Amino acid sequence: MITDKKKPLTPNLKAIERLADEISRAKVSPLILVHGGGSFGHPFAEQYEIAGGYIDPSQILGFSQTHLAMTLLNSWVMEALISHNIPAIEVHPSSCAVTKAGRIATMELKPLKKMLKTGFVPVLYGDTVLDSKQGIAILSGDQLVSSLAIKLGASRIVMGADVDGLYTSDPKTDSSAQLIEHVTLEELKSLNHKIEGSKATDVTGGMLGKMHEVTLAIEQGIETVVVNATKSGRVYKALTGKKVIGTVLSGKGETVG
Ligand code: IP8
Repeated sequence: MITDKKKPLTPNLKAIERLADEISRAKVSPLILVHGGGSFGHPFAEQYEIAGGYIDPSQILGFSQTHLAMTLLNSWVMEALISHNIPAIEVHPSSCAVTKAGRIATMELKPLKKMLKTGFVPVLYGDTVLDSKQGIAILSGDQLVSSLAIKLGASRIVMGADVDGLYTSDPKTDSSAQLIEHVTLEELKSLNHKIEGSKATDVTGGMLGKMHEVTLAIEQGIETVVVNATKSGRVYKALTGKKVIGTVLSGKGETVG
């Protein structure tokens, strides 16, 4: 929702500014931010078939172009965060992570940990990465979120989406769809096959991809809240632990917030 998914290379500056303001007001520390590719990374990633791995030399320049597009989007985000007095510092996944068949195999976390200790807010994003099995791959922001949350022992994950949370069916096409306020791990596992992938260009799978990744963190006891980041104040409320319209996903039956 920080880009216009229908128009390539188009940031949604109003949304980026508003979210920077909400994040700044929430004053969460320590905090790591991760954003996705939207209409910056995904069209290039699809054009050059990066996610499927290396098959043709022309993909090398395509890899660079996809990464460049992501750094352009990241720059808009960084500018908004820093202008709202958030001590944000970008961490480029392509420079510190290597995947194996699309899954993070190694990731250098020392600088990131040091940044957190010093009071910075590291900002990562879905990126092109080198892959030990298939040469090249796309590492989604969603995989980064759950992997970092698990490795760094996060207490909570807040996921911003363009819908209010998880629904009984796709709210964009089914008006009888109902928001699910709380989902346990068992329910999530059985829901996983029903959740829709993204309709827009999204090589890493929209809401389905998000839930698939986040299941791993929830299994480790990390509570996750999905809120509608297009609606003003929801991210702020979720970050500050206030009651908010959204879906809480946790390992056990109880709700928080
Ligand atoms: O939007 C994918 O990140 P995501 C980034 O978090 C690229 O899946 C480069 C397509």
